[in-house]
Amino acid sequence: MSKGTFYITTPIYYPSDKLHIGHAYCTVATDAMARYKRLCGYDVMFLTGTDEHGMKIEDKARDAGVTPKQYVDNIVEGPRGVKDLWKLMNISNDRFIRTTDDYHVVAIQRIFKKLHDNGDIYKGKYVGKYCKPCESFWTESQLVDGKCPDCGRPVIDAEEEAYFFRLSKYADKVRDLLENTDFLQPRSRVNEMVNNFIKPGLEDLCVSRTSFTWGIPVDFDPGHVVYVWVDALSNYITALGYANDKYHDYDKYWPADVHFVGKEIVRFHSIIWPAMLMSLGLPLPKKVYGHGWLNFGGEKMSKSRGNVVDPYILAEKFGVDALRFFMLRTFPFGADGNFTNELLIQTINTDLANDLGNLVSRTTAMAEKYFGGKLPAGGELAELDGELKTLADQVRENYRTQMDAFQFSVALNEVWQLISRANKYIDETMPWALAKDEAKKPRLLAVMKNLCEAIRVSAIFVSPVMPDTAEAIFQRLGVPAEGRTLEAAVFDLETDGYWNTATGAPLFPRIDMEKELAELEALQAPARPAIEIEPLAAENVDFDTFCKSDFRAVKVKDCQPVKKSEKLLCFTLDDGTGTDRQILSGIAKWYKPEELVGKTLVAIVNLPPRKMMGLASNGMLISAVHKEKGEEKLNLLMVSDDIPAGAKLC
Ligand code: ME8
Repeated sequence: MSKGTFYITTPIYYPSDKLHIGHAYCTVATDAMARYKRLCGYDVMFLTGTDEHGMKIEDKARDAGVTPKQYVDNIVEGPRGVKDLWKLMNISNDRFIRTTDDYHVVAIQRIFKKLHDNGDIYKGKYVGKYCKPCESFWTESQLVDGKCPDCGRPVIDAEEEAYFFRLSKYADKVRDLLENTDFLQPRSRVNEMVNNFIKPGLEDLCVSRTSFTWGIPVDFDPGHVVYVWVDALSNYITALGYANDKYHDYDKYWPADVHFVGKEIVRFHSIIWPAMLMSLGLPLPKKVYGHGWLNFGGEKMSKSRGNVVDPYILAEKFGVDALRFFMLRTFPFGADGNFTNELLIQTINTDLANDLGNLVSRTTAMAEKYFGGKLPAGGELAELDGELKTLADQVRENYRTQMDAFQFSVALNEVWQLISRANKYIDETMPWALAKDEAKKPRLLAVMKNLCEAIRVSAIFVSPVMPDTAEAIFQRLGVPAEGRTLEAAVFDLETDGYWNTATGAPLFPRIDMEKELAELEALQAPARPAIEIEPLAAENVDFDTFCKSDFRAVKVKDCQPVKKSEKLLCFTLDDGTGTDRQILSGIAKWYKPEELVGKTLVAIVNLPPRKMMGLASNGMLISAVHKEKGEEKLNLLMVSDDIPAGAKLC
């Protein structure tokens, strides 16, 4: 019988052409929670989707030479797109919403009208900056050095007609919700919201724009499109059928039990979203949980930083379950976590290959060897077995408490207590020794059944996080459907005619850390352009200063390596004055001294003299530098030998 409903959501994702493991984090966590609640017996609705409107998408589509709809279709539905990634990660969402879906568009127009009709949306002026040549509005913070971020030209003060939502009206109610209820978790996020956003004063929110068109049109005022966050947040109710006829589950599932969201979008979910719902007169979601970020090298994984980790590469190498497990086992859900390949491999080797994998392999191998895989009723129990059961019962209790509080890493830690204890139980009971003595067969039977039971119970607990692994384990032990539910996850010392085990390949083969790390690093290295050149100087040098630099053609009379230096060459140069000039240059890596004698080079000759390795250097030779496939390259500037020594370059 159903325990009732449980409605859980992920944020709806921006269609990104490079989804990374950080994106998958939230969806994997939501999936594990949805599976857990199903296991508990709830009627679950798990929603995810894509957030497809806005100026950014419009711009990207224009750059790609396609319509915005074609652009988003390709990323959402196309190969290696959003839906593909969720398939790869074994995500069990019940519904997928796209904000370009017709029913959602209609519903947003109705929601906007309702907010307008009840007086919470009014027309005003959006004051910002305007770039005339680009015909674009910008906010102060979008400008780059005070100029248009697109073309770099100066901007002017400008106003755009816009609709505003009376967010300020709901400030007190929202503050009360945050401070005096469990609405927002973890609790630390409450202070962030109140101190950073509510205390300084909530301003009314601009909720329509006229400066771009890729959005949901305000039907009663053409030219305006609905602000993307109003459009996006409403997905949580439109996907259930609110203000549309496509679905009819609103009454059944709303209010949501929890919205899982990344910490940077907690603000929208815990301030704007409740205020919108209050204005619409709708119940509020029961909880918003703001999880942390997966960082890579200390920074948030993001495409613009070039530090993304490709889930396809990792899933192919280590398997999807291992990846899901790693994310949820290693990092406490509310905090940030630093993703490293070492940590991933170490976790797989320790927790999965050594602990869980070994337990299953050893147990099934012994069951096969001593009983042909069939464990009959009976057996002789001992005190130690009671200890194992007591621990299993405790773990079950703690596991449920922690999962109910969304603490995946702590819940899994509990399960691993049981798995470790079961491994120790093998060492303590020594089935191989019992097997030598026919009289000890009943004891051996009980030991084997207890091990199978510990594995069965653990497999139930890990099934929300590693569904395929749990399934494989159930199959190897011959556990029927009724033995796979959370209700059945009670350790039983008297199992009867239940076990029909099979051996198989290791569930998690051990990974050769060094070899895999090298391979991963090569695969994950950000694709470098073949040729890299330094960006142009940001600062101008004034003309008079530049004219003071004296560049001359110089002829190489002699060139020698500098003793004890791997870098330096010492040049004797004819600079046209009749007196030899000595210049030292750090180019030994690229040139042999003898190949330069007789060449005509360019030097700046009015730098102050410098000493290097005890030798004087009077000027600097000019060379061109760039990088090729990450490696530094240098070419001395050589000019025609027809140019006399001392000729001035200007
Ligand atoms: O914010 N670690 O979409 P989005 C952990 N469309 N989580 C990460 C992450 C990382 N390195 N990078 C991204 C949006 N995320 C809006 C949501 S909801 C009405 C609208 C998480 O594609 C991020 O925190 O930028 C967010 O929860 C989710 O991925 C989608 O991010």
